[in-house]
Amino acid sequence: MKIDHIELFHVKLVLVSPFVTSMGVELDEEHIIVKVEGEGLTGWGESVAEGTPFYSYETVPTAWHVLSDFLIPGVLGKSFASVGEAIQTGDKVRGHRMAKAGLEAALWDLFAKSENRSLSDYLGGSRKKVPVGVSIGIQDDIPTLLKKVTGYLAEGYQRIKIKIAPGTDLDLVKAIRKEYPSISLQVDANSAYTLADSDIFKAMDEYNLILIEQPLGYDDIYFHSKLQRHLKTAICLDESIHSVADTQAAFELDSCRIINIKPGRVGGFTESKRIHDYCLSQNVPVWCGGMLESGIGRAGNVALASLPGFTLPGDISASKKYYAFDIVDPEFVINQDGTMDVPTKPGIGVEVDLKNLERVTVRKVRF
Ligand code: OSB
Ligand code: MG
Repeated sequence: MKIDHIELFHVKLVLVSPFVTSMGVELDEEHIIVKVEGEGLTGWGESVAEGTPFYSYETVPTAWHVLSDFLIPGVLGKSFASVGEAIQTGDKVRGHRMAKAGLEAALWDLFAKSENRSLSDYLGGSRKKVPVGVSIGIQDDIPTLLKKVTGYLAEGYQRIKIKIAPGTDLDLVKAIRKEYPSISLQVDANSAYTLADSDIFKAMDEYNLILIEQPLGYDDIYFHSKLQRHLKTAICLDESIHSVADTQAAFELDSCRIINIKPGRVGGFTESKRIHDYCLSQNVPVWCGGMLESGIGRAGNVALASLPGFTLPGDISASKKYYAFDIVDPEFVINQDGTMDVPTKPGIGVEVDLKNLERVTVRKVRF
């Protein structure tokens, strides 16, 4: 496959409602859409670096720089036999995994299309439908949260994840459990706590949570092991896991018992698959996290979640949960049984709506 052209689109998508977490308030989501053209075909990917360096150190400008000045020059105008061969050209670049993952995703789509296979099939997925959940931001008050939970359950979502932050944590869990004693429920702290807060998490042990996501430092593995040993509930790491090596370290220290795999955070589908395969070999369940993607990134996440080890529902919600309109056609919808269909057409399996892409693009460049 010869890579003829690459185009970057800096997009800004306005959220249907503010997304509040321990990291702050998000009103819109800025990402980079990557378009790769080769041999008459077009591949699409999404880099989930955000407008702010609050979840990860990467931002749209850092990813734009690393893509433009290092990653794209490595592949442009060259021919490759596989995605693996193409992304090797970026191996010298340390970190900047969201930048790498955006380009890699577009290459996966392009190569899958060149073989007329769906991305799911090309990645080694087997499931036709994937179980999905929903991630609910911090609300103004508990009645508002309960109303949101009720609404999403009515739409079919198989599990509820709520964001927590110091001062708004255990009370939320108690309130939901009072109303819904047996739904699948989990919490995400986005690194807002320290070991001094251990009692809060010990108290959560009474509420039958599926997992507690990233309670401690965003790069920490060691202190999570000190917390996990006092809990019955599984800790799930998100921010701290960037590679299969991090995953091994976390299991050896018993820092977590579940992993949230986000392709952007780990540098793409190739590393995601390695983590998935390792977790499967260790009987550790994984699930696909989300970064408020547009339909382009969502399509990749759905395909990844069709791999056999993704047994827990992903943060993969319907397009309309996030945005008034999506930039793919058809947009993603949830089935009443809380699953999402895995696209079966070649590549990501959905068409990019070029008009809508134009509407959300604030800057673009063609190489
Ligand atoms: O921690 O999982 C997270 C969104 C942006 C950044 C970090 C996270 C999230 C979510 C939303 O929880 C997941 C989604 O529905 O896309
Ligand atoms: Mg998280």
